[in-house]
Amino acid sequence: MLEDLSSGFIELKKDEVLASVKSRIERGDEALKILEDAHKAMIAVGKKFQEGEIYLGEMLLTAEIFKEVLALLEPQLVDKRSPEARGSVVLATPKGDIHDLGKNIFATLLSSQGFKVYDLGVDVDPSLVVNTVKEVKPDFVGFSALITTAFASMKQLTDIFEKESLRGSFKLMVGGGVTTPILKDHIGADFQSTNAMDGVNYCLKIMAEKTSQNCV
Ligand code: B12
Repeated sequence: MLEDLSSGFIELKKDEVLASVKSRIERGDEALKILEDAHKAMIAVGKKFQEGEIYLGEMLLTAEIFKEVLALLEPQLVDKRSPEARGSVVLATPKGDIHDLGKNIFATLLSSQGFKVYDLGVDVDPSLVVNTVKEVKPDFVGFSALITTAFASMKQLTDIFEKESLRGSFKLMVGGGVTTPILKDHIGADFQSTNAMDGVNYCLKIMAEKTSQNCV
């Protein structure tokens, strides 16, 4: 069994990575812990890319391995208790960014906790986000961003939200590898994280506060 998923990803040893994940599932390792290790492996891949040690094509192949790992973990990640509807979330990777692995994880974890997720995909035009927000009136809007060039389109979107008096009707979250508290403040978001589970816990906390306010 591979002790270190990162080397398996970097060396594109798909069969070994998948076999290792399967045996960890069988021995009862927590799915979230395995996911965290796969996430770290992707960060290591990114570093190799940045250092010029691997190329774009190889980075793409590691993304395919990651998708297969996620498919193996999904049955463990999804809560089978069919929880009551807890709230709704519009999710998008904004214009200029095509990364979606983290967004998809966040969507899966939110759905498993009973949230209705409207996943608008990648490289999403601001008008689609705005129209969807007007139509479904979500409790949350989430942006997933992995490259800095997407910052401008997120700012553009939040300016539109303000201009159209939509901003007060939902909590705005931003997450993904390149996001920071500074970015959160820059675009006026309510929450920022590079961990999908933290995002889910934030949504659960806000919905619990809303419910207790309605009971008073
Ligand atoms: C895989 C990958 C790709 C794949 C993407 C495949 C796909 N379907 O997504 C491919 C090969 C297509 C790709 C393309 C490019 N990539 Co790329 N890519 C990566 C890599 C290696 C991994 C990203 C990833 O999936 N990580 C795993 C996931 C699970 O992590 P995550 O997204 O952060 O998500 C977690 C949390 O952040 C959270 N989360 C995610 N979203 C949200 C949202 C909310 C609201 C919340 C609460 C939480 C949350 O949930 C997840 C689990 O906890 C990163 C390296 C890195 N350090 O991230 C580079 C990286 C992001 N890519 C980079 C670059 C430069 C590119 C390209 C421009 C390369 C090129 N020359 O063309 C293009 C982008 C084109 C574009 N316009 O978007 C740079 C970005 C640098 C920067 N600072 O802007 C990085 C950092 C690599 C590097 N070090 O140089 N890439």
